[in-house]
Amino acid sequence: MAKKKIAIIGGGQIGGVLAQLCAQRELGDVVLFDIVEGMPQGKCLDIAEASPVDGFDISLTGTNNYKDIAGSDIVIVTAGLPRKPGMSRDDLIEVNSKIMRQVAEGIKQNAPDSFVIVISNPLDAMVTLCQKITGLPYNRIIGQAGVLDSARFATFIAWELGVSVRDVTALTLGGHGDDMVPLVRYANVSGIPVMELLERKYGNAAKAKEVMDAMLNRTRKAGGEVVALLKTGSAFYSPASSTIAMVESVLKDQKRVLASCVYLDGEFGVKGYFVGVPTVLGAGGVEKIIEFKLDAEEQAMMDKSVAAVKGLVDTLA
Ligand code: TXD
Repeated sequence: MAKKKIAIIGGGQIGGVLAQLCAQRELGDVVLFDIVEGMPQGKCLDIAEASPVDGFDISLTGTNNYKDIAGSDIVIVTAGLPRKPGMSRDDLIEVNSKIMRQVAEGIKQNAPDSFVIVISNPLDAMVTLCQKITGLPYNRIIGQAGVLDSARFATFIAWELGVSVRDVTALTLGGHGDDMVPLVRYANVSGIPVMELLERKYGNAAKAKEVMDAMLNRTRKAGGEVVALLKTGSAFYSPASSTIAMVESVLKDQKRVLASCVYLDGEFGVKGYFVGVPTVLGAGGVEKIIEFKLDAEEQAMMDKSVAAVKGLVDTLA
């Protein structure tokens, strides 16, 4: 099988970790693009010089020229400013949409047959803009947010219950903002509902709910928690890892069920917007959107989250 080619646009914090993870897992040859001269070249040289130690055998190319992304199987977009303390993701829209317009044009001209994963914030709006400019079919462009938001929720559940993170399943739907929708009803540890485990731990339902509410709140604000600690940027290890799960599922046709920001055409009551929902990712890109019934409270939270996405996206036009 021919080697795969993965292009990463934006060689900053997330882009750099992504390049290293792609290399270490030998997912394909890596092209790291940035507008800053020398930086992507330097990072690629640095990672390549670790290859004899780590034992990976792929090529890494740092570049400032979009022509080098030609023929990519996957293009990951991380270009854009990150938040500073006190900022919301939405505050980034003006500057990052200017960047996204250039990036999307670069993809359209040079890698129109690729599968695109957008990471830049505000996520839902940036995926929308990227699709609009590239004209990519909806099964070949997604945003990464839900894998990370779900992982954050799962992390807090595992810590609270003192169990392995490997046995926790949690799903977060909706936009990548403070109104995201972590689903309590479906969160489980090896199939056992988390609420039941919390009720047993605390011996009463009210306390269990209080503990869950605190975890929901922390999940919704988890990005900001990291920003406040780092002070100079936002999370980058976990966003990169989350994206790698999507890349692997597509390149290896794993058909994993991962929350992706995808174009909805009526699913979950949403029409014409990119929003986070569970999807099957495989060689065909977004092979399926998995719809399931939300109860009234969950649907109301979803509607609120979608309204926030719409409000922001509608300012783009
Ligand atoms: O889960 C998620 N989706 C996210 C998204 C989680 C955390 C942070 N997320 C967002 O990703 C964040 O708010 C930013 O919008 C992006 C990238 O975050 P990162 O931490 O990697 O930011 P950096 O380190 O500032 O890197 C951005 C790079 C930097 O090297 C710039 O030189 C480059 O983007 N850049 C450009 N590249 C290409 N083309 C243009 N025009 C351009 N402008 C800046």
